[in-house]
Amino acid sequence: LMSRGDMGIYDPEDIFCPYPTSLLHIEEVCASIVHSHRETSQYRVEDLQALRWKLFSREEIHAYQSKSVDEMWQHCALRLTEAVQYVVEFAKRIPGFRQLCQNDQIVLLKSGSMELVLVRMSRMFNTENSTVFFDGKFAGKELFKSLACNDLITAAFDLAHNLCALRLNEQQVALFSALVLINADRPCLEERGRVERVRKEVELALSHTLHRDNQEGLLHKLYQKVAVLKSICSLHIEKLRWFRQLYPLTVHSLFPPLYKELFG
Ligand code: CLR
Repeated sequence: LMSRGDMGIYDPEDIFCPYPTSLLHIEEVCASIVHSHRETSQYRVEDLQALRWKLFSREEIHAYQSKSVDEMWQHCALRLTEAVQYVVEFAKRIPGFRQLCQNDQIVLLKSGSMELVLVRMSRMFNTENSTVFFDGKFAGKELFKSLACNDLITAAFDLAHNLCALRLNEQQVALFSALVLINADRPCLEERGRVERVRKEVELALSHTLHRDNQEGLLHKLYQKVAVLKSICSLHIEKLRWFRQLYPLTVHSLFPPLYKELFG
């Protein structure tokens, strides 16, 4: 069978091309993922750096803590959904993602979008005082008290702290995000082989960047974080089930449709 590779036609858009992956191609995949991350990152790290002094006051923290469980969940679900919208936009711009069948795109987003939000949380985290940029200012975990899920909040803050300790640059965050999303082990994928092929390219792109940056040691540390991400996401789903049992109508009529579609 005559492939386009034999004819010497190189199409960088076609990630299913049959010829061996070239370095040039991997560099293009890298650049494209980094660009997509930058375009969909919601906040730039430089801008956040400048806002580090903006902390919630005692009174403001008290106001959040005085909200009912119901109200605070609704508020956080809204903020979370906004963050997820940017993640969905990022996913769509990963080379090869849009070429997957719709079922598989949805499967990957259902299982990966919260994981990506958590990866992104580390960009918004200040390790000096363990606060995260939320609702326009930096908030410690005590602000989320009225959600009544301290284990989830503690796990998310700990992960943000541990990811920050790796001191990833924006390129590394971008490629790690793509790696987390393009996971061929997710249940219910229809065309696992195609997901595997996209995955391979993302893996090559990540190891290529780490090699270039002389930080190959990071690869193994990043793979370790994948399991932690997964456990926090199951905790999130578990908490949502608990909340839904208590306040079915809030979830039904007041939660964003995208939130319900992905996690409900
Ligand atoms: C992630 C990075 C985004 C901005 C952003 C918005 C909302 C934040 C989220 C970040 C991190 C996780 C977060 C979330 C709001 C609530 C959620 C702090 C910073 C915590 C973990 C609670 C989740 C559970 C509720 C749905 C009950 O660019």
